[in-house]
Amino acid sequence: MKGRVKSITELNAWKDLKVHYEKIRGTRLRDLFADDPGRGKRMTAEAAGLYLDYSKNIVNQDTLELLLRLAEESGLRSMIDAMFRGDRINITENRSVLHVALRAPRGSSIIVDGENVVPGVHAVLDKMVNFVNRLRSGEWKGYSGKRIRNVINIGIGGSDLGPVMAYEALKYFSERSMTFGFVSNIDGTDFIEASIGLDPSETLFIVSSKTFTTLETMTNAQTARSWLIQAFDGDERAVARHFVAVSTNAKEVSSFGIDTANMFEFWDWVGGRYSMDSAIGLSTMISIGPENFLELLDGFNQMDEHFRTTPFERNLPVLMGLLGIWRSNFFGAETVAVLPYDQYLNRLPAYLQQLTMESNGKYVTVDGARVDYQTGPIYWGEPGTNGQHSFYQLIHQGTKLIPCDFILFAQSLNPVGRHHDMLLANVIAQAEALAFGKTLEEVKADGVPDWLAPHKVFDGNRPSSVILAKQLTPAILGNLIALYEHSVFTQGVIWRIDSFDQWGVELGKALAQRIIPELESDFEPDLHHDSSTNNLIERCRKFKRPA
Ligand code: G6Q
Repeated sequence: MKGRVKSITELNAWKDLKVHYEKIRGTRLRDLFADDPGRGKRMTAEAAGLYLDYSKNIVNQDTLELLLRLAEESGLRSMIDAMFRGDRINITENRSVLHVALRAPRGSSIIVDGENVVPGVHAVLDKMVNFVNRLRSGEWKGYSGKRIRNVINIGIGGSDLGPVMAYEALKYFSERSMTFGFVSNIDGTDFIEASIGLDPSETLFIVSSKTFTTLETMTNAQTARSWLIQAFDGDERAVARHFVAVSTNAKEVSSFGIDTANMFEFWDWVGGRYSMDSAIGLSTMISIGPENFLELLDGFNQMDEHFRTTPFERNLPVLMGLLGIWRSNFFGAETVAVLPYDQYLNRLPAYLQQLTMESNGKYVTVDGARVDYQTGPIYWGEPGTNGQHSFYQLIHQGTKLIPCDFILFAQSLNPVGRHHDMLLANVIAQAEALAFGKTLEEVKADGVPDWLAPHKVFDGNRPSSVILAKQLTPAILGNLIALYEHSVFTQGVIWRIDSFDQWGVELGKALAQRIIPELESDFEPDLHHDSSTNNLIERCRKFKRPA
């Protein structure tokens, strides 16, 4: 990238932010709000169906201006353009990064290697719609002529977390006459538990794997295949009616016994953790129906367009990304708690863990140098209000700074009595309590005895952001996921890392391949690991033996 410096710490904006941090670090949110009554309304931004309130972050106008300068000096503008243009910005894998093409409207154009990829995206979508309609109507039948009632997605990582999260998030819109299962773990328990009680003649497996070589997925797929064939007295022809594939690898799909006519394609410019809106979302489309799925894509696209075209000071993903950098790199926050106040989003934290941590958990810059600043924080969380009765204690009164993202919806999909107002009151109150706390004087004024008062003091000044939408619809889910995708991108650009590779997952995989035969060998293997690894392998071998 043009004009790039060696380290972001050499950028003028970074240096100015350091100086500014020293000035602002002692500032209290209480004072920022007291001095500026308009703050709560002004420090907000809106895009598509989402409303972001970032006023409870420890920032003032100068901070925001410096952060925006940091974005400019980091070349964010040109990197956004490069991504949308299809440049090979995933440099370590020499690939374009075009999840935005997955939701580009029919008729638009994104050129990769001289070819417009959008028609291909829509061709696959059309194929998915056709298949899903046949499946949901009962026209597609299992091998014995029965209608398919159970769908199991077999995949892992990016080929699992998106489908599970989206199924849970959009369950309200799902086809309730069907069941949906997700098998990812190589632990046989995952498959066994997912298949218990299912009638194989009514079950469809979607083998979702970009490469179609992933150990966990292929092992689970083979187990599912045997389970099915056994139910059909060894008749392998059943496979074609009960297995479909989502992959980029037609050769492997076909050698598994899946008719490539029933393979749904995607492309190497779609990263696993950015693929829930590609054919990897086939189970989502089966569950919520094509119309809702297209709405989901439209929601993604709305946020893409906002990200691509909106000035940074009103750009939600940019603002979120920059605030994250401010909290991590200057305030030293090591984690972010994602706290969705919606039961349907119970898998969102797990999904975001992969999106954020696999993307930005890196200590090497795009130039191969070691960073001299912090990169991706740890993401974690649980749906509210459950977390309030467990780990929120540490967020309120612990010794660590935990910035929070609160996610809430004004309307419930399941209005029951006063539940929803109670839910909303809780999340709004948490953000208020974290920001403003309760002083010793206030505690004492409640009549609390002196010895107990320090325990009841809340320091406050804990930063949080609130993401508010009207209701959790497919389009809003698309808005929300694209918001996080682009905020991760923003941060990756500023940290100067490749957010789209994942070399850090390779070593463990390779070592496991070496250990598998050592565990399975009928003879005592000659072990050449360190003494702990050798000992653990020996112990496992010993414990495996029947008593
Ligand atoms: C995601 C990663 C990773 C990947 C899985 C599954 O960005 O690349 O989580 O999705 O390893 O890979 P396959 O789809 O190839 O089985």
